[in-house]
Amino acid sequence: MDTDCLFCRIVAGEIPATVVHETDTTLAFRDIDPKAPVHVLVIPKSHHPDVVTLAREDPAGSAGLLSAAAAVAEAEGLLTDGFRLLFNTGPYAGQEVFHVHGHVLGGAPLGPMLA
Ligand code: DGP
Repeated sequence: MDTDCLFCRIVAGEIPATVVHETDTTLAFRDIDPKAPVHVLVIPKSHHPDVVTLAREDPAGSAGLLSAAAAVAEAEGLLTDGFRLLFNTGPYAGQEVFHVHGHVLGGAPLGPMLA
């Protein structure tokens, strides 16, 4: 755990979050500032700053994170109409929290990715 990391502190229960899914290695909770009717963040419990680092350091953890995102999408009823799974990576992409997180977005048409 990185004590300076917001999402590590959510994993530790130090900061409240609306948890919608949990495994031994992952946690999923609702985004504090939702950009779609469903907006859930899916994270590994272990600290990795971004998805590239996670993929390099923990391939099994990467697979577990994708499985958790799929489970969230199914539980939130997003599989029929579709959804977006997004990993902002680095400052040019607007990543603000440097603990890897996938955004699961859905519940309405989202429009084109790049406008
Ligand atoms: P990104 O820009 O990809 O790093 O997205 C960070 C997301 O984290 C952003 O959509 C807002 C969300 N967020 C920031 N602080 C909190 C928090 O304390 N709780 C929750 N649930 N979400 C947060």
